[in-house]
Amino acid sequence: MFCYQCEQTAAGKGCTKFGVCGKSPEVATLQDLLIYSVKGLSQVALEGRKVGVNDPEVNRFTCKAMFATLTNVNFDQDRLQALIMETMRHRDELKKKIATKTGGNVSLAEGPATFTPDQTIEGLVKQGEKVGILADHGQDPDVHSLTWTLTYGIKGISAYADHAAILGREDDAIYQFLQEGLAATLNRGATLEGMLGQVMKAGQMNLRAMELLDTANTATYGDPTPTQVPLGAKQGKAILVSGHDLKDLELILKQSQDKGINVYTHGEMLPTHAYPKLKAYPHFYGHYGTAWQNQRREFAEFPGAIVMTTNCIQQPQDSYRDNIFTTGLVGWPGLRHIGDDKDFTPVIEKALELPGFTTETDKGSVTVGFGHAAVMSVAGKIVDLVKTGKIRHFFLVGGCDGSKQARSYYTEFVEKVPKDCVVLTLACGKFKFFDKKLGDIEGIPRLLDIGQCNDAYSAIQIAVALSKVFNVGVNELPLSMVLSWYEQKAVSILLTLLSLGIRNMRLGPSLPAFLTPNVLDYLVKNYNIMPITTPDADLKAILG
Ligand code: SF4
Ligand code: SF3
Repeated sequence: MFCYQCEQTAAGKGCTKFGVCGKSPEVATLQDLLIYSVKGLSQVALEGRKVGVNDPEVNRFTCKAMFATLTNVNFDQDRLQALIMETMRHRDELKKKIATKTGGNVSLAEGPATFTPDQTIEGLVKQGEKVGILADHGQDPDVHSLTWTLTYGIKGISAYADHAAILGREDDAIYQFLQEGLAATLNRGATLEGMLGQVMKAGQMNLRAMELLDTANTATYGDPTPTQVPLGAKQGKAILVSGHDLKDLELILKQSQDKGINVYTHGEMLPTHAYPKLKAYPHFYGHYGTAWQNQRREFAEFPGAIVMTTNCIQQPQDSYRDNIFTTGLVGWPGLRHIGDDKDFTPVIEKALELPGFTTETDKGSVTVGFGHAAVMSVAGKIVDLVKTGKIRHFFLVGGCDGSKQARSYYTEFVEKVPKDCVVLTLACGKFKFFDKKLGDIEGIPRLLDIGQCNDAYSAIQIAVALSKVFNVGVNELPLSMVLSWYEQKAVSILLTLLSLGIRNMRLGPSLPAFLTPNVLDYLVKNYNIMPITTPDADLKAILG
C-alpha cells in the first residue's frame, strides 16, 4: 500500500505498511482500485454526455464512491468490494445506453473504462496494487503531485455534493466537473499548466458545491441562530450522534422522540444545535466530548448508543463495539450498519437497553450558530467597532483537529490573540479552544463558531460581505486565516480559497506530503501560503 492523502501520514511521507488511521493494506488497495474504477466510469460518463446520455444515478454514485475513500470513512473491505462491483455495473449499463443511442460502441479501448474486476477480494487487491499512487511511473513528479491534489480535491467536492444531494440539491455542472477531473487524472500527457488549471477549477467547483450545501442546510433547517449548548448531561437514556450529516440527525431525532431518550452531539455535529428546525426537538439536549481523535476514550465512557454518520471513525474499542452503529458511507468491519432505509430502531433499542446518564452533570455551555446570516445581521455594528478601533483584527482559526501534539499551537494561538481581536472558527479544529471564555467586544462575542467544515461557505460569505462593506478586497481586510488540515474536505476548501485568490494563509500542523517542493514553491510565490511557526511569532508577523 501507499497512501499520503492525509495530514497524519506516516513520517510525513506516506503510509506503506498500515495506515496511521487504521487502514489495512487490503483496504487501502481496494480504495485505490475503487478510485481507478470510478475514473473509468467517469470516462464513459463523459462519452455519454457527448451524445446526450447523462445518468443521474451514475452522477450520484460517483460522489458516494469517492466520499467512501475519504480518510476515516470506510474501513470495510466487503463494502469496498461491493462499491467496485457497483461501479462496474454502472459503467457497463452506461456503455449499453450509449450504444443504443448511437448504434455503435464506446471507443475507449483500454484502462479503467474496460478493465474486468476479479471476483475475489484477494484478486481485487492484486489488481489494486497495480493502479495506486506509485503506479504512475514515468510522470513528471510535479504533474503527478497535482494529479493527486486534484483527486483529493475531488474527494472533498464529492463529499459536499453528496451532503447537498441528500437534502435534494444538485447541480449537474458539479457532476460534469467531477467526471472531467477524474478523467483528466488519467491523461499521461498532462502538462503542469493543464493540471494546475484543473486543480483551480476544482477549487471553483467546490465553492459551488459548498454553496449548494449551504442552501440545502438553511432551506431545510432554517438559518442557524446563536444558541447555547450545554456540555453536561441530563439524567436519562442517551444517543450520541457524530459525523456531519444533518438529515441522519433529523431522522434520529424524529424516530427517538417521546421515548425518554436525550440526543447528544459529538464532534462536528455540535453546530447543528443552532438550526431552528433541529433544536425544536425537546429531547435534542446537548454536546458530549470533543473532536474525532478523542472518540476511543469518549465513546467508551458514553452510557448510550452511538451513531457515526460520516467521517471520522476510528477503530472501536471492544468496550463500546456493541453500542456503536454506522450509517451512510461509513463502514467498519463487524459494526452494525443502518442501511438506506434509515430505520434507526436498533439504535433506539440499544439506547433503551443501556443505562444512560444516571445523574445530571453541569459542565457549562458553549454558544454556536454564527453562520453568515447571524454575523451579517450585526454587520453594521461590526463595521462601527472596526472603524472606531475597538476591533483591531479578525482571525479565522479553523479546520480539522487531529492527534498530533503540534496542534496545541491552535489552542495557544487563540489564547494569545489580543483582547481587541475576534476569532472566527469552524470545523472540528475548534475543539482545541471551543470552550474558552473569550468574552465580547461591546456585545460581539470574541469567539464566533461559524459551524462545521461543511459550513466553510459561510466563512467565505462573511469575508466577501465584509470586503464589500469596507470596500476593499478580501486580502486587504483586517482578517488572517490560520488553518489546520487533516483530510480531503480540507484540501478542497484550501483549493477554493486559492481559486478565490486568497493570499497569506497559514497552514499546519504540517504541509501536505503530496505536494512536491516545486508545487509548494508555486503556492508560496503566488499565494504567499506559509506554514505555521509559533503562536507568538505568527501573531507578531500578522499584527506587527
Ligand atoms: Fe495514512 Fe492518512 Fe492514508 Fe490513513 S488516510 S493510510 S493515515 S495517509
Ligand atoms: Fe474534522 Fe474528521 Fe476535518 Fe469536518 S471530523 S473537519 S477531520
